[in-house]
Amino acid sequence: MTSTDQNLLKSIAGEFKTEGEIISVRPFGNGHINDTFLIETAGEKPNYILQRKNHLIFKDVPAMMENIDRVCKHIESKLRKANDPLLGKKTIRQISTHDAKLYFKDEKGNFWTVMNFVANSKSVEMIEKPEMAEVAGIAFGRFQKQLADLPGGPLSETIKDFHNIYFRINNFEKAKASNPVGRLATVKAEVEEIESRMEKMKTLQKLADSGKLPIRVTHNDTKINNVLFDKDTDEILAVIDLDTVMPGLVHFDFGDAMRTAANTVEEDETDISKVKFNLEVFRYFTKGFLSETRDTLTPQEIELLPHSCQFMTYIMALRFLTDYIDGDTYYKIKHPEHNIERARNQIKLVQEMEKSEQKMKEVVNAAIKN
Ligand code: ADP
Ligand code: GN1
Ligand code: MG
Repeated sequence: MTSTDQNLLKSIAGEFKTEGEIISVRPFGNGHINDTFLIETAGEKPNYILQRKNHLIFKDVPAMMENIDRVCKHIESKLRKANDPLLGKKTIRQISTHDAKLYFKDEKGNFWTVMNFVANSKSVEMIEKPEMAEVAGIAFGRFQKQLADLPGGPLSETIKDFHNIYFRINNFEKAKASNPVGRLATVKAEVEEIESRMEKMKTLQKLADSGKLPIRVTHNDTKINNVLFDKDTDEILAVIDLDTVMPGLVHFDFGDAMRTAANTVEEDETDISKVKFNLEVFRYFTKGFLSETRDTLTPQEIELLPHSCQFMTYIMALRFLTDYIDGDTYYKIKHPEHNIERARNQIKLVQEMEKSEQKMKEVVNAAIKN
């Protein structure tokens, strides 16, 4: 990073009501959507996370920040009511600007936000041991439970139809029809894998559309790197990346967590023979998740939990493939083949999950009985 960048970032950070002298602002984390920076301050003062929110993807950043602020405050009030001894370590909150806004808009139209950095925390790209999956399951299950009584009406839909399979299929069809960078002919096998499963993958949306599945407040991006573990104890401190918290199905959160945590490799591993579904991680996560949610979920929601893992992996494969055909307009990529590599990896994971389907059902049934 050049010193001009550094100065610019420092001056943007200076728009917010942070404590202490800002020493440096440097790139941080591994997100595919926003630009994230760590703000380091002098001495014992807290550090912060600065983000440039992707306003091409999140069309109404002010509404999104309002959502996030409501969610953070509600969770903090729940921790307070429960007399959580780790309240101070677990709380995440948005820091406002000097003129009391939740974002700073620069002259180029970029939206910047700041939140407190959760001290002594780590995020992981891959689960390090199955026990970490159980605490992650508790954290995501509890997150939904905590938000079940969020006051103030429904949250804004920050990305319309985010996990609506019909919307994603429509984008895929459009990409194929326009084939803007001539890649379609090179991805025939992947297109076939996607198309052969399309009907089955409409199941959740059909049930939601006919009112048979409850709409809850869900996170919608429960990738395992979106929880913060305590560096020393591996306890969960916070669920982060709240940009997509909005109305959704329980399956979006359960499925996406398993798509990432129960993959034996990262989502862009190119040696797809290494992509396997880790049933032990699934068992631990299911146990943790259901320990928090079993009393509120309907029998049909529970029955569809195994399917949700295939669904969320499939929808990511579809989105990565669509973005590849489209010429990489959505996800951050590190090289030109990145999106197709991700798509292949996710297709392989869907196949692995299909092989484990029966066992996954047995795990869910056993967890419910316990
Ligand atoms: P993106 O939407 O691009 O994925 P995230 O909000 O997930 O962005 O942030 C990217 C990474 O930054 C996270 O995976 C995590 O490692 C780190 N991070 C984000 N917020 C915090 C925070 N409040 N405290 C500590 N680390 C954080
Ligand atoms: C994006 O921002 P990040 O990296 O946590 C994406 C998710 C995908 C994920 C795939 C807003 O999540 O939907 O599951 O990449 N977020 C958005 O890795 O599109
Ligand atoms: Mg993230």
